Amino acid sequence: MSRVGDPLDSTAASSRIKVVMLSGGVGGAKLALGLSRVLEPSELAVLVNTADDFLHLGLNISPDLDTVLYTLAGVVHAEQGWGRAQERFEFATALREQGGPDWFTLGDRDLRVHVYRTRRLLEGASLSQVSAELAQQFGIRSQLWPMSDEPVATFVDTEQGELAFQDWFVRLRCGPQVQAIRFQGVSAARPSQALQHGLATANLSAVILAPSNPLLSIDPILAVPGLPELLRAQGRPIVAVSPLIAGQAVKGPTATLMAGLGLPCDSVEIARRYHGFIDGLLLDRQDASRCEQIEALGIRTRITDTLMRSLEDRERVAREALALAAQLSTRRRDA
Ligand code: FO1
Repeated sequence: MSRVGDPLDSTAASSRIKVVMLSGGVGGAKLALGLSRVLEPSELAVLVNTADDFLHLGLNISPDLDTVLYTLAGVVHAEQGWGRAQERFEFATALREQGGPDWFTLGDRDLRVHVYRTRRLLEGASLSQVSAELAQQFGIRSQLWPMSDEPVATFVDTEQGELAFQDWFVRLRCGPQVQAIRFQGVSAARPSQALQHGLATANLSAVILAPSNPLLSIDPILAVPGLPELLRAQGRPIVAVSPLIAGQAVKGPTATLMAGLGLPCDSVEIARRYHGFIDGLLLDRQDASRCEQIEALGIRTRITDTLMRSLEDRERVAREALALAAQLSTRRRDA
């Protein structure tokens, strides 16, 4: 199996990077694919949430890294948005026959990635290194950066007590209402090796926040001490794509979660959450009436159809996010 060297040695690759995109799983992966197609793939680095990571059956599972990996490699299960297409489930079936635990399904081909990651981490490799190796094995020319090499784990406080993230999300299907969210280990985490080294040599023109869940996917990335400062210090426009369309999330528990936490489920709230970090927000056409309020916060807006069903949609949203960043760069130069 091929391995790349230490990511700290990949200066030539990281000097081509123009865009860093912060991502969770399914929604973020779609925009990453769009960006990798409208840019040169090697011009994109995807900075991925690792607070969904957990140990299952003794294996290190990194669901969001896997989803971005499979999506960029063109092997993702299209309807599900995670896991592999043309998967087989001999292992899962055998496990079920033996009494489980079978609430978290690992396909046979998917299993190979978790076994590889676990083995390399046990050998002492960092998650940055393993992610670079997997990207190379899958022929991906974009860079896959975990937010941190230290473990961070999301826990949710619910009406049924505290639950580990995957327990709540997958086993209980987001059923118990969430009262608070905690990122265990985050205060001791540092920005990953891949991010630190990649940014030091990148030729950045924009940072983009994918339309991922702000509370569960983007917040943990921005909670890594020093990470937001590192991104802002690049001096390039930071733009987010709103995950909400007319107060609804396209997929996943964003809307229910926000409502449960007493937050208005609206793109203005997304702008408020990212206020002080982003310069621009790309909104869906249906939310055009919110632009004035968002611009009053000092955040530049741009409108498009943000729903990403087809490949063309993904490319359009990618182009529009880049156009908003370019508008902001021009304004800075003119100022
Ligand atoms: N999501 C599910 O809803 N059910 C599963 O059985 C499941 C298995 C799974 C295995 C590997 C992997 O990388 C992801 C997997 N996911 C599964 C998706 C995933 O856990 C969630 O979508 C994310 O954590 C939320 O971003």
